[in-house]
Amino acid sequence: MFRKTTARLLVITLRPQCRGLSSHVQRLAYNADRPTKLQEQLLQHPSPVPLVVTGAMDNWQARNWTRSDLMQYGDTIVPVESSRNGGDYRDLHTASSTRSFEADLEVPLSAVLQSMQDTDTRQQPAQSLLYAAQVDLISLIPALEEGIEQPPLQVINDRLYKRNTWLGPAGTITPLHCDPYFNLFCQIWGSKYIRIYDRKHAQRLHPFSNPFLRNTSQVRVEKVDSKMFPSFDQVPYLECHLMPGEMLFMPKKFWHFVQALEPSWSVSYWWT
Ligand SMILES: O=C(O)CCC(=O)C(=O)O
Repeated sequence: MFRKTTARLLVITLRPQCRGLSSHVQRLAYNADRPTKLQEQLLQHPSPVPLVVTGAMDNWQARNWTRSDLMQYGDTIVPVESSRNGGDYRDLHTASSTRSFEADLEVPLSAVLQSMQDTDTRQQPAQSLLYAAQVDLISLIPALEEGIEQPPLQVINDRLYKRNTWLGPAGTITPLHCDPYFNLFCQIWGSKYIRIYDRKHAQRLHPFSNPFLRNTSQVRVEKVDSKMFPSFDQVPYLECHLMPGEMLFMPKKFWHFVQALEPSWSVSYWWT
C-alpha cells in the first residue's frame, strides 16, 4: 500500500517532538473567475512546491452534510484499517508486529460513522480507531458525487490515477511516507495536521529497507525516538493544519505524515 482531542490539544503535543527547521505551507486564494489559472499556479514551476488552496471548495455540498446524513448509506460495506495504541500499517511488515493494527477489515459504513462519534465525544477512548482510508467511497456510494465537485484542474481529468476518500475519527495517523503521484488533498470535514518533507531529503528520513515499506519512514513523527534517529530533527519540513474547505497540493514523492485532529473526511486525487 502506498501509505498511511481537539485541534489545540494535539498541536501542543506534536510540536515539541521536533525542533527542526519548520515553515508553514504557503496559502493561495482560489480565483473563481479564472479557474484555469489554478493549474498554472500549482504546476508551472520546474520544481513544484506544496501549497494550500483556499476558497476552491465553497460549492461542495458535502461540507454541509452531517454524519447523520451519511448514515442513510450505513449498510454499505467499506474496507477499513483498525488501530489502537498508536499501531499503524508498518506493524504488518516488521518483526515487532503487534495486534494493534489490522488492515483489510470490512465493516458497514455505520460502524465508521459511529467510531467518529465515539472519539468525538470521548465516550469510549479505549476503542479501536476505524479508518476508511484510501477507499473510493464515491464509487461505492455514487450519490456522494452530488456533494463533491471535481477540482478545477484539467490534469486531474487527463491523468487521474486514483481518487481516494479518507473517513475516520480524530487521532488517526498515516505514517511518514511518499507516493509516486501528484496529490490534491481536499478536506471536507474536520482538520488535519500534515507535515511534509521535500523528496530531496528522502535518505535522511530513514526509509525501511523492506521492499514493502521502502516508501515509508521508520520514524514515528508523533513520538520521535531521538536516540535511534538523533538527526531527524535537523531535517527541514513544511507543516500545515488543513482546515475544512481547504485543498493541499503535494508534488510527487514528497514525504508526508498526516494526523486527524478531529473526526475527518478528506478526498484526494492522485495523478501521474
Ligand atoms: O489523510 C491521511 O490519513 C493520509 C493521506 C495520504 O497519505 C495521501 O493522500 O497520500
